[in-house]
Amino acid sequence: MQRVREIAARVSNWGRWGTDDERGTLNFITPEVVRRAAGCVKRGAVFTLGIPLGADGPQIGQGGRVNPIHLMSAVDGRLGADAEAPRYADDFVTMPLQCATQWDSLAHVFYGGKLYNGYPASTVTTAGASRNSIDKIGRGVISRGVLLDLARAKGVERLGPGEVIIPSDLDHAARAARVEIASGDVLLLRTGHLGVFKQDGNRQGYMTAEPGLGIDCVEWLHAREVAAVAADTMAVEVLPGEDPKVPLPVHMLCIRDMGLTLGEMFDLDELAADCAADGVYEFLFTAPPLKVTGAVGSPLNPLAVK
Ligand code: UVW
Repeated sequence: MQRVREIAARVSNWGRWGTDDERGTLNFITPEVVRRAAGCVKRGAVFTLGIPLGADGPQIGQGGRVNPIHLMSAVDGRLGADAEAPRYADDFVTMPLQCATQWDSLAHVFYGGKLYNGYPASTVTTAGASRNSIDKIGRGVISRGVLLDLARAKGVERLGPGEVIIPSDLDHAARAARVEIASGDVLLLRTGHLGVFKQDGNRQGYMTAEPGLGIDCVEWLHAREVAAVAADTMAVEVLPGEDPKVPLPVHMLCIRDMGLTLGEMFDLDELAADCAADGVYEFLFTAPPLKVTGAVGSPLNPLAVK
């Protein structure tokens, strides 16, 4: 953890937006940033970035994470006695909030007994998180989105499992996209790894090893005042990790020290194909979480609008 603690000292945003802050780097999304993001809408083309929430999702039961179970509680609800009277259908879903396309809240990971902004780890209990829970970002995440298509920029279909993304890869993909990263941007990282599940149907391969951010990217994100980062993988960061003794260092530094919201299992393929076709890698991005009180994550259907 020595390296993590050294980097943490350089990237910490604790106190930057006040001692009560629970939004972290989403504070970079000012009204001016939102206004400029709205200006990215030129064609009215809308892209859904959420994977389907269904029983055939990517989960393999690891860590108790299963795919959504959807049940009907009414299929012929009667609003009147006669045969032609109106009817209704109702349903419910049971699911881990982390099982598909999601935001991690700032209470999702922590170390040293502290959450983002110094809140004690004891604020997360079986009743939920009383600090940094996902409902605290209920206004959502709406900003300029920038797609960094790391796979296309490298000329490959997919980065490989365990392939470490380094800062020069991010620079290279941003140059290929002809985009200058600005304060308040949401970065969408496409590795192509979702294809392991989506095209190959290999859940085990998708969930157990993946390409992703290496620890050196944390300071790159900090310096550019990025508001949030999402990827087409289940952890954003590389797995297996660079140091087997330090689990999820990018999560720890981004979420706990920087207050940077991470998004996982985004489907970026259709958007990426469009960006490659028209050469435009910036768009209005919106992904409001469900305001589940005290939750440490939320499923999403993020949208990109070009
Ligand atoms: C953990 O597995 C702790 O994190 P995530 O689901 O965010 O990858």
